Amino acid sequence: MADDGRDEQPEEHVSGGWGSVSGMAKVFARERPDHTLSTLWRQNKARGFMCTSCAWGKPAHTHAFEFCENGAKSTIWELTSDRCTPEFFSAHTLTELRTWADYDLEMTGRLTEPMRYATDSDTYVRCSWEEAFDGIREHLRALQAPEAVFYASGKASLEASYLYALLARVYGNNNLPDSSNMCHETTSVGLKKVIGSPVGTCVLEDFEHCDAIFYFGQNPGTNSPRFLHPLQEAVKRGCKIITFNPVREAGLLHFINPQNPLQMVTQTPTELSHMYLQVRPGGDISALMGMCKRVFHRDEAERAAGREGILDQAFIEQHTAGIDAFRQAAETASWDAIEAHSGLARADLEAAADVYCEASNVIGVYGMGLTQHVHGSQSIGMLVNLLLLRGNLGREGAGISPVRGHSNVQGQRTVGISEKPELVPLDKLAEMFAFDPPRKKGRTTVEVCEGVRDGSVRAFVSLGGNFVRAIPEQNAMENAWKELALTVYVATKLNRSHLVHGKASYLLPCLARSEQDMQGGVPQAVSIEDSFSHIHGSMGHATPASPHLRSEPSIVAGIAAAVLPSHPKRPWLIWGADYSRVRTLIEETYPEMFRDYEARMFHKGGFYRGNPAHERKWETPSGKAEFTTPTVSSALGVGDAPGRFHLITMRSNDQFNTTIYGFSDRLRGLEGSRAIVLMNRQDVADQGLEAGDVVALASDAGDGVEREVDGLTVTVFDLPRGCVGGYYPEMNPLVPLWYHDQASKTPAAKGVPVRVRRSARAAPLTEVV
Ligand SMILES: Nc1nc2c(c(=O)[nH]1)N[C@H]1C(S)=C(S)[C@@H](COP(=O)(O)OP(=O)(O)OC[C@H]3O[C@@H](n4cnc5c(=O)[nH]c(N)nc54)[C@H](O)[C@@H]3O)O[C@H]1N2
Ligand SMILES: Nc1nc2c(c(=O)[nH]1)N[C@H]1C(S)=C(S)[C@@H](COP(=O)(O)OP(=O)(O)OC[C@H]3O[C@@H](n4cnc5c(=O)[nH]c(N)nc54)[C@H](O)[C@@H]3O)O[C@H]1N2
Ligand SMILES: [Mo]
Repeated sequence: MADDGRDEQPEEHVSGGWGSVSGMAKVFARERPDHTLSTLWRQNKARGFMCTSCAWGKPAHTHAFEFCENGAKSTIWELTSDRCTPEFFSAHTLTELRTWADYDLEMTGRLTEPMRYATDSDTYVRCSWEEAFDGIREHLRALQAPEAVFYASGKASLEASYLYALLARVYGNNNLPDSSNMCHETTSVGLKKVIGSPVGTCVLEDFEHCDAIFYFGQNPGTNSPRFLHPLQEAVKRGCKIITFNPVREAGLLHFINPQNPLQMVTQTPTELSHMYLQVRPGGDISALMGMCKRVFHRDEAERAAGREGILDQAFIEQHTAGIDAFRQAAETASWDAIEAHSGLARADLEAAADVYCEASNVIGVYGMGLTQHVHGSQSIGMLVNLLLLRGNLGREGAGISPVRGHSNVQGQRTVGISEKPELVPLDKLAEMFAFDPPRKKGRTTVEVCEGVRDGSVRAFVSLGGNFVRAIPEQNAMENAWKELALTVYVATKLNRSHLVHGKASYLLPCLARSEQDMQGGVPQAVSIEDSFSHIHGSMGHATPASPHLRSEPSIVAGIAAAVLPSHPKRPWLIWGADYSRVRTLIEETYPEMFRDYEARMFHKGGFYRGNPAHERKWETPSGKAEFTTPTVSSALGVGDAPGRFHLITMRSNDQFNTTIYGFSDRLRGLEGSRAIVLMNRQDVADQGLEAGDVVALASDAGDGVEREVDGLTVTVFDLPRGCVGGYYPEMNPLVPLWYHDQASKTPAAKGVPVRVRRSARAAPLTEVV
């Protein structure tokens, strides 16, 4: 054990390898899916279907099996042979089902028929599609337009999303929050502010040409396992990966490529990270400041010695603004403060900066470890500062690469799902569809929650997702939700949100992406956009889970046709039955990005919709890429205090967001339970605790609100001191609604202020409900 109380993990786990194969096999054995092998064969390939798990790029030259452990799990999960039927619902009241764990709810299998909430029996009862659409019409027509919200989780296709956004706007509002509001909204706002692009500038091929990758708060082993292949290739070429993460994630340490028979047999992993720096939560701003300080210092020293400097002066002059103020901030920042906030040693930060200075092409990668903080936008600004110093943006092998979450979350924004009207060509929509689009800003996820609480939101329509389980302040929000007049959930499987319903509620079962979608006897394709702004066609081939299912585009069209006044320019039902017509509309709305959409979407590797920042065109007010000077030294919203811990909410390898596949967090060596709290050994001792004790986490946000999650088993883990780890979504009751990124309102789920207290319970919970 090191002096700082950090523990070596019992065994360093390897990502990929046989573990990933057995991870898939377990889920396979349990779900007994039909058609799985032929379906997996088609995953992420042209004319096949695009993975429903993460948004990682889909290469033009595919492997025999172009999917990973978690992509396979996600497909197997969709194709389960279990069914959640009307008979199931008649046997269980919603009051009873609310006591079930997330895992047990989803294990009931695929939803098979549309259901309506019946107050007298407190159950969901079977209803026809027409009955559902009529009921939705009755309620939505009774409301004022701003009172309804149209949420989308980032999975629905471009076609479904385009129609959904149009539905909300013709209804009369921009209340179109999506899962991105809890995820990469910090990127949409923070990155846009500094480089004029709300999405990453890299394409997949850039990873073949970089010499160094600065890797912040993203966990590829669990969340984007196909990324491990380009990372492994890069390392083999001599590229250096410098990782910043409080947690030693196996996926960033060692990798055995399951597609490489030799490596599988010899079990010799590739070591991925050249340096692994266990930054404190929110400490990235200071870590980056330390590195920039070193870069400036070296530049001066080189030039003083009569040599060429380190900075890319030509780039800085032509393409950037604001370097003087930033240089001054870096020069005056003290190493003591940098070390204290980052939790990292000056020598390590200088060594990392030296790798940066010596690399010709650098990519900055990041995920939720940067975005889910109160000053997350400033962390992104700092990463961009580092890249700008040597012109590492907008050229081959260099750039910034936020790793997106849901498989089409980036694409939903591209085709109009946004609460920000300025991002949508409203005049064009007005002309195409003969209506007066609402110009007032809509609600973000946090603003939806505020509106449900204060009664200004009356109806919540949800295209996928598990909203109340994913949002902050879960307990208080669940109570508020019961006051809604209407909830509508379009879903594949039962989850907690469906049990937290309004006075009227409809549960509408939809086709999954891997299933065949026939409309009028014609098989339909949909499309999605990946993290690298490439658009891919997707066709499902599996037999639908039930003959009563409808596709997402047709459900959205059905709701729109029922609720909205009819107009010849808005033939919803025709669109919902022929998605090529929707693609024609998308192309007409966004002609530059979607040119020859129908012809190009099945190109191998998809088609690139373009990104001005990739061409060094900066769509910022100054027309330049902006250096920004942070106003804080840490991204945490609530600083240190005696007894206070900063909680990181984490994903295990056995979940996709709120969908829990099982209880094995294999890559972290944690098995069997999610009702745990991870702590540094020294912190455990200082709290007078021992491993295995049962504790509660209580809110320490200083706002006087009682928030608690009880029944957690203390588990010693290699974490920096002063922070604890717990699983998302079980920890969500602890996140205050007001605790979010200052620029984008993304909930700050990675630095939640808590205290640890002994539990009143004698035994740990089996699982937290
Ligand atoms: N299997 C699987 N795949 C998924 C998902 C899933 O749940 N399961 N979710 C999907 C979605 S929607 C998303 S958005 C992505 C999420 O993918 P990621 O962006 O990887 O998100 P997380 O796993 O929440 O957190 C990422 C990492 O941030 C680290 N971290 C925490 N705090 C800090 C900090 O202050 N600084 C730094 N530098 N690091 C920090 C954590 O230790 C963790 O390793 O994955 C997508 N893919
Ligand atoms: N504390 C904490 N909170 C977080 C996070 C965190 O790291 N920590 N992460 C945040 C992030 S990054 C995100 S993206 C959100 C996720 O928030 P959401 O996107 O709302 O949640 P998911 O868990 O992805 O939604 C799962 C449900 O989607 C439905 N579903 C699955 N496939 C389909 C489909 O094809 N069509 C339809 N219609 N429904 C489908 C199923 O019913 C399933 O139960 O959570 C956020 N909340
Ligand atoms: Mo996400």
